Amino acid sequence: MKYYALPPYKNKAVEFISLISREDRERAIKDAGYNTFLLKSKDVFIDFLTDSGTSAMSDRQWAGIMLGDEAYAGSENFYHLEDAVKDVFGYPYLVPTHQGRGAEHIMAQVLIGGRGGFIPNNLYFTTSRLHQEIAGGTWLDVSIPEASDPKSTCPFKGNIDVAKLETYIKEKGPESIPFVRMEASVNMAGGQPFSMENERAVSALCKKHGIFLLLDATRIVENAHFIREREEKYKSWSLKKIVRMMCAFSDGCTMSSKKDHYVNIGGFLATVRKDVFERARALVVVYEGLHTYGGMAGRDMEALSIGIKESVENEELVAHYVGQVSVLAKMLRDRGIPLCEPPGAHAVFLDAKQFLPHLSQSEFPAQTLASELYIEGGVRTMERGIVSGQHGSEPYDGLEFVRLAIPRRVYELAHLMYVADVVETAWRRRSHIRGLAMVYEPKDLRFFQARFEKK
Ligand code: PLI
Repeated sequence: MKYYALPPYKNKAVEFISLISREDRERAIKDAGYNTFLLKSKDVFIDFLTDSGTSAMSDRQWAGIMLGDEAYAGSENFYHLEDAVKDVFGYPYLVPTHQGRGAEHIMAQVLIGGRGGFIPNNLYFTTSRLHQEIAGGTWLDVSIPEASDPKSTCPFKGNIDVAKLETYIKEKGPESIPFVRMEASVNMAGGQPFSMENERAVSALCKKHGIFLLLDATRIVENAHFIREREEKYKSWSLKKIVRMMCAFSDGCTMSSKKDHYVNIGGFLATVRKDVFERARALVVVYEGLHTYGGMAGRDMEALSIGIKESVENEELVAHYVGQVSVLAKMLRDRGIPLCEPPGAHAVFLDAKQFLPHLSQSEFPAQTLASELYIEGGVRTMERGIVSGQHGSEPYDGLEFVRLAIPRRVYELAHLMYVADVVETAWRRRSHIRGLAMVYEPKDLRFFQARFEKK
């Protein structure tokens, strides 16, 4: 593969960035408690913290912003959004929310609602799991073992272990399972897809036992792209047709539109179940806003409905984006840097356990590496290891990744080359890198605000 993925767009507006001195970077990360979430954005040169809400909108989306109908009720933009969701995902019922976790909150309250129960998931996502627990549920892992093995090149690490799911259903009883959550392009495993064959099997099992199958559709188009590349049967299908089929196997979805839909804010839940919709619609007015805006401005809903269509209709955008991820992965692999393989949907994941083998997990290798990449070249990344993964006092012996998430339609090849050089420079001095000690730990979602000191 060549070192480029050709963008199917050109720039119309640009935002200036600059690299502050190494001395200033050392001071900034120390002041931020060695937590990249606590850095000021003005001190960051290349921002690979997240692909969430960081996309560049298209000229059409910006034009849509001018068409905002900011009426409190019945905004025209809501009906455009409803049409886009029906057309692309096929769900008849839509509840808009300000972003993905708003939808997760409401879905968990509707489906669990304090009644308890067990929720099987293909691995976890931080906010999804917490909302399941806040609603009184218990998270269960039904991911396949390959999902937790960075060296496994399994093409569908996002698959659910169907036998394990079946065992749980038998053990706990279907009435104790409010829903099964299946995430597209599993974020915490490295952006890894599930196969259509696997979703079909999971769906059949859920139907047999009357269990609601909830799709986390946040990165569905990249998952659809991988299905087309890796499952023979779908080679000639359009992305839109694959996405429709993925949704058709489920009873509903939660969506953070801040990823695939190229918007800076927005999300929704959607379903085929009228009863679920009616309960969700009653709750959205309590927590988000009226059911025809759900926390978004009219203009945001317009940009979102245009983005939903762009996400499936301009297929070259998806190929280019996933191509950027694999180009960055190739540059790093060629330099001998340990990665999660194969590269996934939205980010390259460095394997911090192999990068810094002299650090024990209690010295936070991924947190350490993320702070070192910032010091090295002003590159902001995110810890996805024990700080994000450990919950309360439960033991954790899982993945220890640093995520380099690429915002959509924002950075160019030269930026990727620069990032690869920065990682390589840190790699060369890795044996001199010291670990961290946690000095402040918030109760929930500790990775956002925890603080560290150099050991
Ligand atoms: O950040 P939100 O509230 O719009 O969405 C929450 C959310 C739900 N599911 C998945 C798979 C996500 O990746 C997700 C948010 N992800 C973030 C913020 C990320 O940096 O990956």
